[in-house]
Amino acid sequence: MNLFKQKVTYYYDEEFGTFNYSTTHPMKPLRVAITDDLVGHYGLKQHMNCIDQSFVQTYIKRVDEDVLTQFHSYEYIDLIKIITPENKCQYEDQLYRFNFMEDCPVLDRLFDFCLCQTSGSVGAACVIADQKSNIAINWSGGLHHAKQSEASGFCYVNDCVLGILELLKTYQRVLYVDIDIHHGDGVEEAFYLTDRVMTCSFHKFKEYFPGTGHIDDVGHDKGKYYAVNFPLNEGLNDDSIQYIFKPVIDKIMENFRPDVVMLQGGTDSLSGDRLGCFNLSIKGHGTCIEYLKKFNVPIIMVGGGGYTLRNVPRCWTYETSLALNVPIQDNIPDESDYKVYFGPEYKLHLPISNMEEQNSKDYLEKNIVQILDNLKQINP
Ligand code: ZL4
Ligand code: CA
Ligand code: ZN
Repeated sequence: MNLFKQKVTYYYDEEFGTFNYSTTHPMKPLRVAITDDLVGHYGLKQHMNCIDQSFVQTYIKRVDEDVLTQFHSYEYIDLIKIITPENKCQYEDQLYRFNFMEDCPVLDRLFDFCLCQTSGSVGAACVIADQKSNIAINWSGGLHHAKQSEASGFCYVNDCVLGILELLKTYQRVLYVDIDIHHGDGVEEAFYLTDRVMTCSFHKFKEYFPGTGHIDDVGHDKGKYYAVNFPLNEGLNDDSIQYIFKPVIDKIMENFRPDVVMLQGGTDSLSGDRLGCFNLSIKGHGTCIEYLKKFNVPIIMVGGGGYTLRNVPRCWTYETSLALNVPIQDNIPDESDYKVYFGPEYKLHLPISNMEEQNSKDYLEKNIVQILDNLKQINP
């Protein structure tokens, strides 16, 4: 056991919980507000440096737009800046071109939403690079599908890419690990040609959004073997994720030797997710964080997917406690403002479902062997 208290920075801005995709859209920014409430009522905030958007703006000394255009095109960000649900009919061609369709509707205050989400990840990168913390958390981030000039899969701007670009100013090598059930395509694409960022995504593959992330997609040119993809079937359980996560991460740590890690911790890989079809418990999801912590490399933890409202705050609160090495009780605190979401059990940990694990040991083993074989090709 690691007994010293980690220095943890935690980002949350109250404004984030007020954004709304639509009542029927599965993505609910409110889940991050509920997480923040639970983190507070478990008494975890007193162990962390808590920051918000105005802190980040003072700290990074950059104008709003410059933060987003480090990766995104000016014309794309210009549209995000001006578009509203009221005026969008005037911009039909651009909406189509930049993919503002059903998955990515035009939100009220869209530009503010993008800044709020990104401030946490870029702020986290700055705090880590300045050695103020060795773990920094932004549950409002992790929107890994956004492209340079395209919205995709509920994501408008890619805070993961923007945070990593900030880290690259200080560090030589960055590892990005993605345990959301969807492939981290936007991050992979952004760094597909470089050997300074390794991306590693675990995801459901075959007949599943966004359709990319084949095991043979390994990067290109200088970036060859610096993209890692672990395709999976339905029903992934706790035993299976541990079985695959450890050897893959061990080999990456040994051969790539990252200076810093960003973990995208999408909770749509949990059992019972509205869009997902894996079968992880919160503890199983959390073993990935515990495992990465062992290497004593600074970590940025960002959010991502998660569509069953009663699961997401439980998981991210538990993982905040793991980051801190501060154990928390299984009973949900009585004072929680959102207590209705946690009934009828009012426990932090919930049982998983009885769905079948469709990833056989042979299938997993075969993929591990292929991935470790690719990783032999790099550096050591
Ligand atoms: C919805 O009910 O697979 C959007 C999206 C909106 C409200 C009413 C509109 C109804 C499910 C999803 C029609 C919506 C049709 N509403 C959307 C190929 C698709 C084309 C668009 O976790 N239709 C696209 C994206 C995925 C597709 C997953 C995961 C993000 C992340 C990181 C993004 N898109 C089929 C869907 C609904 C909706 C109900 C939906 N969209 C489920 N899966 C998708 O990786 C944050
Ligand atoms: Ca993933
Ligand atoms: Zn997802």
